Amino acid sequence: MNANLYSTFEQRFPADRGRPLLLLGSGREVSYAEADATSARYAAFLAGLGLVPGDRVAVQVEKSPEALLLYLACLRAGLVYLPLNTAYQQAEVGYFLENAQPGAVISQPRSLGTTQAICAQQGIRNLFVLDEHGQGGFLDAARASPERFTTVERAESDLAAILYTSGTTGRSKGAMITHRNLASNAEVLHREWGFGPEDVLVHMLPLFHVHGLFVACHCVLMNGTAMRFHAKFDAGAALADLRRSTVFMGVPTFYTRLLAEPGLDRAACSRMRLFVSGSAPLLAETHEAFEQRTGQRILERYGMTETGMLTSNPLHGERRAGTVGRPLPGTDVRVVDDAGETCKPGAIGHVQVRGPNVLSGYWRLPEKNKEEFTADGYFKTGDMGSFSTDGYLTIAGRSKDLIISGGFNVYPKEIELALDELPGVRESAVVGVPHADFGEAVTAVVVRVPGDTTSEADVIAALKARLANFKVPKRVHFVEELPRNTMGKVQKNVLRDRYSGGGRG
Ligand code: MCA
Ligand code: AMP
Repeated sequence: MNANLYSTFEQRFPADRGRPLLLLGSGREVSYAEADATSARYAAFLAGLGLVPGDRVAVQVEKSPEALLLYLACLRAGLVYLPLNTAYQQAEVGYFLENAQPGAVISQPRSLGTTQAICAQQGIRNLFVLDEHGQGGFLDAARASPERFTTVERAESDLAAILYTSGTTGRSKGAMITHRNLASNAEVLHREWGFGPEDVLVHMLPLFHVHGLFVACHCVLMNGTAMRFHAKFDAGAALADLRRSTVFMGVPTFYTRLLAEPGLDRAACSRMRLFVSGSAPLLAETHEAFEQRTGQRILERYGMTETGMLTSNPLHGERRAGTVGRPLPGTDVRVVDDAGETCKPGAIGHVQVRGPNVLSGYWRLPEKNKEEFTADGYFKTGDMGSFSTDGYLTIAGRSKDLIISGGFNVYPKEIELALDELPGVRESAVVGVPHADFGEAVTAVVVRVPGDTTSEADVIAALKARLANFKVPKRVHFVEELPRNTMGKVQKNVLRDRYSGGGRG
């Protein structure tokens, strides 16, 4: 059986392929017919370069219709799509390319110089540019390729994508995501969230992470309907689009920013049937404020890059604020104590998951695969949570040292390593503190080398040159020494308490 995800989508395309997949602000539309023809052309072009199924294609480009069609092209050609956050800098990109050894790289113009150098070093011959307008060398080169391509047959276990997630050790790991992982999650979400022929989704999430690329786009592609496709989140534009759409998906920051719009009211949302939130905890107060203003109860769900979506509040039934709902059909979610025993309802333990949506392992890291899975095949999420007696999961915190800022993950270890390399820094600790806009803000606490006069601005400027901007601390505090427990371990909770409040945005 052909398990290529694109073939699954194709079976669900509308009978009239002239109907739109993408509705753009400019008035331009991309129909299903155009999406099919253009993704065929890109697939033919990539195959013509000599790339064969299983080869990786690394893509660091701004959001555009062409970027989405390039993803579909990779699926069709059996190539493994490797999206990279456009904020990643040279060192970050260098690591991913060296690790994944892609057969082709598609770059945004502003990274071309540095990416060119990395490709030369890594012996990667195929490097093309695609800009935020969907123009560039990639399009020019692919222009003459045929608009017909027979989608390559794939087995369920074949890789569709590799998504890098940073780790608590500071090194990123490539999560290997198969066609089955994606198809199973797409089918479940499409059904559970009740998509139908009248749906129009407002798409404002980035395309390089699971939420925007898989959760949102796959629901639409499984539905054969349209999405209003924006380059990025903009509260004013969202408000205008909600009046003529039915579904919206976002991270909590989207909702707090929408709430700051005076025009957000019941009338603005009268056609809307579903607001979904995820990627970071949605505060119960945001949930309640949104309902008061719009009459809509946000549906919160929970997932991970490695697993896709795991739990969801119900479409019909109680959407309980502060919880992430019940396990999705087909996914086993359990909460266990340190000894691995299942916790009773109400007791907080480690969240572990199993199902067709869970990753097949980490790219070229067999030892990580052993560490991250239990003997009976459950994946350890690193989240702590508890079940209610009626099966709703509440995420209570994380056992992994992770900050989620505006829906982007930041692993403190990676920032601490970068800080410790700065000449004036003796040691450092990085924590997340509450932030009104981003939920959590990255905050650094630094012990300087004696006599050194490095300032907060110096540290921020130095890190901006090396790290993606969302990882750069919003504040840097200098201390004489870091608080440690009797084991010598930095007491991050002490730092978190000390600097909470001072970092509010
Ligand atoms: C931008 N900045 C940030 C962030 N985004 N800083 C911290 N955290 C961020 N998330 C920086 C900018 O570089 C800039 O810095 C300053 O903050 C202000 O930028 P601003 O214009 O306000 O930002 P923006 O362009 O409006 O972006 C904010 C955003 C964006 C719209 C909330 O971050 C976003 O789209 N987030 C969505 C993330 C997402 O898709 N996550 C899903 C991951 P400076 O001025 O110094 O340059 S998938 C996932 O987690 C799992 C699977 C799941 O469950 O979904
Ligand atoms: P990522 O590695 O970017 O996929 O981020 C996954 C992590 O985001 C999870 O392990 C959780 O810690 C967090 N997360 C995602 N959705 C939610 C949610 N609704 N509530 C709380 N945390 C969430």
